[in-house]
Amino acid sequence: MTDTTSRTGPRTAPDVVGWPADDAARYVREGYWRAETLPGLLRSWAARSGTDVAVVAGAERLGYAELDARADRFAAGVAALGMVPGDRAVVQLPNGTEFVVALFGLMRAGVVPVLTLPAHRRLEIEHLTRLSGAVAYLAPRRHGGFDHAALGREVAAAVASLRHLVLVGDGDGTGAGGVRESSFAELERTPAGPLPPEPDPGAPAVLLVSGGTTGKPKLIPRTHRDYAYNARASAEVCRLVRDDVYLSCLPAAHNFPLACPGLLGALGAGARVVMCPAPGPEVAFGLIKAERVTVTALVPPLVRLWIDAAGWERADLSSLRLLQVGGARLMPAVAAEVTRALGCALQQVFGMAEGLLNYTRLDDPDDLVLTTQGRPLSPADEIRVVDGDGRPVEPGTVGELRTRGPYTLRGYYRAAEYNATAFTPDGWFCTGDLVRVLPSGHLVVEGRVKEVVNRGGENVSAAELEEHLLGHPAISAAAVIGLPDPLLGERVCAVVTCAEGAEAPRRKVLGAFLRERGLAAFMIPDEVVVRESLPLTGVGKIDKRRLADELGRERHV
Ligand code: OOB
Repeated sequence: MTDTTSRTGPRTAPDVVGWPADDAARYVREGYWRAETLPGLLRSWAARSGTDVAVVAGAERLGYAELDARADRFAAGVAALGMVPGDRAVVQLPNGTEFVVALFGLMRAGVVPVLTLPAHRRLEIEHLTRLSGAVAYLAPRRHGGFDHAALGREVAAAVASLRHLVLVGDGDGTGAGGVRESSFAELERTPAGPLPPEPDPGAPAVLLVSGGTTGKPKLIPRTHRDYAYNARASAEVCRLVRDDVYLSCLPAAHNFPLACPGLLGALGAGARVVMCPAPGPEVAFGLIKAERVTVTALVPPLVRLWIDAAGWERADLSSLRLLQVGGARLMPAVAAEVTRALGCALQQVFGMAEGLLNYTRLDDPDDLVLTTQGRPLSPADEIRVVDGDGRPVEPGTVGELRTRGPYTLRGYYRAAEYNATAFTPDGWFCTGDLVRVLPSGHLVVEGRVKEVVNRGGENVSAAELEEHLLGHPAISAAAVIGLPDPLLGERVCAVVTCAEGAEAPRRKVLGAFLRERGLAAFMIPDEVVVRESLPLTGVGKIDKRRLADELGRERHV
């Protein structure tokens, strides 16, 4: 069994790199990959759970059969616009029923959704539209004060492949200059018509956006069968059952809330998914209470907010049994507060849109749950930790994580040149993450290869220094970045925010604090910048790239 490598136009390199035939055959033989597609799975979920509620968003409560029917009509609408199997469509929809309908409807029409985040702007949307050659852009007309319709028109003027804007919400405009505007609701009113044949289970189901905070985002093809396995195995690890209620706080287009186990894992288990329009405690706590939410997922900066809010708001979080935390390093001190403050179990998740997922298990001892980022999801995940020359390190020492497996990509979409550096010739994905592996098989994330500041030849680990900075009572968030320096090559800059009511610590005071903790002189920040807040990525991680750009700009004016 080989994988589809689709081609369009005069390209010489394939768009998608498949798994070698012998690995693919093994994944099928061993039951990781099944002959299933995501839209086909929705059909069988609807047959199983027909009248059960699948998705809750605002006042809408969508049953499984209803979702299936809406996906059919949307698929018919997409086909009626002239989109054909193999086309790509950029999806930028906030957490709501439209996201779910568009996701399954597009896939049912054979169109591959490019899943962008609501926070993406012109730079990302134009880049991802061009890279994917998308024919359509699906978005709300306006959202959070931002005019997505105008953005769509701008991108259409710049990228020739883009012919359709499909917009949610009232408004008018039929498009100009070769781009056609359609209303999402109207598309959904199309009577269900004949559908194209089900896609190949080995073909890309979705294109995810890479989460790396350096460089331009890349696209990650996830096939039907690899993503179905990803969601199913994740649901098993989280013991999701029909009675569970999953709250999608993070933007649903991100891999974590989408398939780890997220929306897809919850629907597969026959559970209910509640779409949360914003991840802050103000909105989320009310939904947890009203919908009796049992499981949700957050990034670390939000965990802090939730813990603080649970202290002063009289929140009823009694239904919550599991909080998954991942996406960035969770400080052990914060991890230790979760169960006490929120009254639920914690699960650490170290994952990536590229594939590999690590979870602490629900029956792991507390110390592993608090201090590690979990162990690989699948028995078929292969893990290697290597030094700068690509040689395996001694067990238990820090090195770069490389991986292969049944749900880890073998190449980014249309990125032959980059793929040559991000993958070894025998298919290992070089994650860029620095980890160490404990005897139990659990991984501890120690930072990123590129987040080591080279200060005149001394290596300063940003993650390590950030952890020490957060040990200071006046500091509530910290990001360490390297700034160009004429003498040192790079100097260490710590950008921090102050804890509420605390006075900003001066550099000297911080230096003394860090030396007292036993840090070497070269680890002491050369510069400390105090900010009101730190910029965040679309999913809510600290955005170091933007921070570095901002600091760079400030210094050149
Ligand atoms: C998740 O996916 P992405 O693609 O947005 O980001 C992946 C990167 C990883 O390579 C790693 O550098 C970092 O985010 N990361 C973590 C982490 N989880 C992810 N770093 C430290 N500790 C963790 N627990 O972020 C993602 C995808 C699926 C599930 C969970 C997170």
